[in-house]
Amino acid sequence: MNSRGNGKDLSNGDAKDEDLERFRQDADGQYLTTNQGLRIADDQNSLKAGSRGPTLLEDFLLREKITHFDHERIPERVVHARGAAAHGSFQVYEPMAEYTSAAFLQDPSASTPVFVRFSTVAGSRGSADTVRDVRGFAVKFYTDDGVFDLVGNNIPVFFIQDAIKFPDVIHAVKPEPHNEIPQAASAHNTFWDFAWLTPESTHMLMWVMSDRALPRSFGMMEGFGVNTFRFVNAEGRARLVKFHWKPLLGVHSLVWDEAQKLAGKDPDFLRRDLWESIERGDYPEWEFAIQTIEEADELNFDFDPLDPTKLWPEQAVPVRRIGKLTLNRNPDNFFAETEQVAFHPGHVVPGIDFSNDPLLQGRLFSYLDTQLTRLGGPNFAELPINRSVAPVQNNQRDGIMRHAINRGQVSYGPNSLGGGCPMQAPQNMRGFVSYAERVDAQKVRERSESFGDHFSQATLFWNSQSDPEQEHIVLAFRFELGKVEHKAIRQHVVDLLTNVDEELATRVAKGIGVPAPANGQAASAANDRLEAGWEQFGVTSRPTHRSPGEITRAPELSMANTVKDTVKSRCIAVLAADGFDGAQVTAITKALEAAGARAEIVSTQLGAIRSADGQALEPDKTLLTAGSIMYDAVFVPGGSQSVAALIQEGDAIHFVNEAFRHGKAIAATGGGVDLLLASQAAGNGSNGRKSKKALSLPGVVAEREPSDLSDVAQQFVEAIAQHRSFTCQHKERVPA
Ligand code: HDD
Repeated sequence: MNSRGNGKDLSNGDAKDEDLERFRQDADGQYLTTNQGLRIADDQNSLKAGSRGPTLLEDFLLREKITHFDHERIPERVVHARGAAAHGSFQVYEPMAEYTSAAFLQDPSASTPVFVRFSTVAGSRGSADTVRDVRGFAVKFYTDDGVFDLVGNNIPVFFIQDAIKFPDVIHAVKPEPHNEIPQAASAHNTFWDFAWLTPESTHMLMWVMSDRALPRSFGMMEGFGVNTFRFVNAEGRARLVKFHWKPLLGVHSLVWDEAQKLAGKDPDFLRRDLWESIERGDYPEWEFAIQTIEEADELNFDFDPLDPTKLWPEQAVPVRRIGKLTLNRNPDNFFAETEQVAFHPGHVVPGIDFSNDPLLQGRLFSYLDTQLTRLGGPNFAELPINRSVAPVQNNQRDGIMRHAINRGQVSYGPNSLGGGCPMQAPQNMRGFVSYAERVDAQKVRERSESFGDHFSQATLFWNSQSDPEQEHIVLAFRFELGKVEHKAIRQHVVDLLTNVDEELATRVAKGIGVPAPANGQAASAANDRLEAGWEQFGVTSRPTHRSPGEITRAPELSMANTVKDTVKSRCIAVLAADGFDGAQVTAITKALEAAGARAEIVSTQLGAIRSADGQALEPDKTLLTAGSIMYDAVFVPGGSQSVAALIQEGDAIHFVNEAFRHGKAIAATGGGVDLLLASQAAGNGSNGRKSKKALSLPGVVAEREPSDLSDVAQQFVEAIAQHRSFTCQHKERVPA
């Protein structure tokens, strides 16, 4: 631990950490001063004419303090306003010289400092972490060649193909302008009105309606660069490249009911999880991966690699894992670091260049532009968190809040008076040279015909989901469209979905009061309606073809196929009151901790509770301050007095019911089994009564007479590692 109380030792030679050290301030042992360094004798009372008299204008101490306070806020980001961030490092596995000359991707022994910010897109800074939304995944690499920003999302595709539509999609999803309702939600009229009139958004809609939009943890989500970039090697050979982040904990999500409740009970759920994981030393890790396409093959796929509404299926374009990212240090100050960090997809380094993806091309304008308003002027790159660790030297001068004191009379180039400095760097000195792509074209406002397949990959995504994932998608569409007041819009979205999959459209239609597509003629009737609407409202980006290709299922698109062999960083609630079985609690919590998880005791009140054999334990939370939604699993130990007390608590019964309904692992030992039987988590046995058999449900480990607690613990750990179990129909009948 260093003096700032977080997990990382400063002596590790992290260049960015050392750079930031110059700006850090600690108040330990210091006297209070004004911003001019004047020591303040009284900071509790303003200067008044008599102790009961008026405050004097002369009071410069009052004025300085209040003035600073009045100006403490800056405009929040127009999108991605709510975020949380952490420092860390990146290391490549092996030299990537064949693909790119990027220096930070060559030396496996070198570590590149990074700062990573996760965010939601639509909500304001004070909105909840767990809303249904895309998550931003922005990585700033402080490389020796300057800053490289990989400004991505946790979903590999985007709503629109051309950046000129970005203000429209954001206006549609943000709170409606007349009444600023709803906050941080896509479930409203304008978003779905935009959606049906933007058929290219269909693929992304499928992702956003899936549980991918409800991550369990930032450390359990994938990241994607989304746009296609270019790798250029030292010989000048270029390939198209897509970037991925693969979480070592696997990709896991909350369920919708849980996410909504968390937005009230713990709106900071994800940022807290990130912060606490790092403080504990449970560092989140991702593998950096790439997909590359040879330039000569650019036109040989069923999709256009420049189209940001398409992913590159891994069967068609293999993913290669090339390095590892570890987040190991929390920021010292949220505003100075997380709020003031400024990302920009145009921050590249030699070896990485842009493709002609029209969404990326527009982004290259937007990010620098937005920082000028948000951070007040052109000198935001001088803010400590944004500063490159590579030296910065140029002829840019002045502007609001300039920090650098550039010496000398020369601020232009070429110059002779400054000896020609700063000099342009030739390519062999790692000067950036744009890839000399040949462009021979007419200026047009057009969408490429090759971007016209709006549905095939939406169908691929749907077909690749497990049954529970499909069910969650259907329910998400029903929820969102259920909030849309205009029946015509609901109908049009179902018409869009008919193009994805008729069964999907039928299941969605059933819940939202519009006719299900009729067998056989469904697609043509739906498309006739859509075409008429698109014509009426001037939609030019229509679907022009379908190229389903040979890949009908892509395993990587389903979270059912993700990593399920670890419980690292998971948190398990132990429901216990006075008289709990001490041996059971010790055995199970020790086993959980040994497996990398942690347990929290949730009791009826705070203050020490005692086991039946007199062992004292301090509860972490109470049934009032905690809910099952804050945990990954529940353990109910025996101890007749403890169980009897819990059975009397509606909140304890609810805790179990809710965990069960959300598919979480539940373990009970000894008399703890009675709490399960008192809840609705236990099904009815064949004789209609609740019996031991009624507890042999997926994800439930119940042992009334456990002969071997380590075996129970083992089964419980395995069940938690599965993340959720949704196979049991009975779950749907349990109230939560
Ligand atoms: Fe963007 C912020 C990701 C399209 C314009 N974007 C922003 C952030 C992320 C993304 C993660 C937050 C960065 C942070 O933490 O500070 N944006 C994406 C992805 C896109 C995308 C993955 C599709 C591939 N964005 C996009 C387009 C435009 C913008 C098409 C405009 C033409 N994005 C912005 C912005 C923001 C931003 C307005 C707001 C705050 C900021 O830049 O710094 O410039």
